Amino acid sequence: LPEAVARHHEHAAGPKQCCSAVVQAVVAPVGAVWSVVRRFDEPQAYKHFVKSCRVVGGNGGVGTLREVRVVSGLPAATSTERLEVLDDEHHVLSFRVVGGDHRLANYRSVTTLHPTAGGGGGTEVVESYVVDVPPGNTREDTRVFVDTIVKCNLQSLARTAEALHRRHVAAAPTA
Ligand code: A8S
Repeated sequence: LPEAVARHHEHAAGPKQCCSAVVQAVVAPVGAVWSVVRRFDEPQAYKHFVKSCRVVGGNGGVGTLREVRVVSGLPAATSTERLEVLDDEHHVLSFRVVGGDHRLANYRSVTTLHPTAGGGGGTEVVESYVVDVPPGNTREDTRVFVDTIVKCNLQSLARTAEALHRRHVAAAPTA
């Protein structure tokens, strides 16, 4: 990864925190993937654990707050999240968990998009995070739990962006 991008994924994890990163390939151009990722107000477009989301503060830019309700079956009900970075030029989005009813205190994630090397028209998505290890859990448990959620989200993001791209191609006028 270019140095400027790698910098986004460097998390200063404290002794009681854990961090990790997940990579996902998408068979759609960066623009299609970004159009889904950048909608901080609509995480339910691809995050299947999100039951509903409403914006509770801010104007859509950095500082916007959303309140997410998650589906039942998880050790959580709500999460309040703040948009930290939304860079339409470099395709970087970052948010931080600032409240809610769950065990992932101080969660922060960064998502970046990159055109696949070789010019095949695809996208590599990199999502990294740092989070406090909940009292009573190990760093390893925490990493497995969060990696599982992030992997599900990125697989679903891939399917969503690929479907969007296929519709876009099908609708384009032919020469
Ligand atoms: C994201 C990433 C994560 C979301 C976690 C890790 C969460 O929404 C879920 C379960 C929890 O226990 C914590 O990008 C929390 O959304 C699905 C409610 C924060």
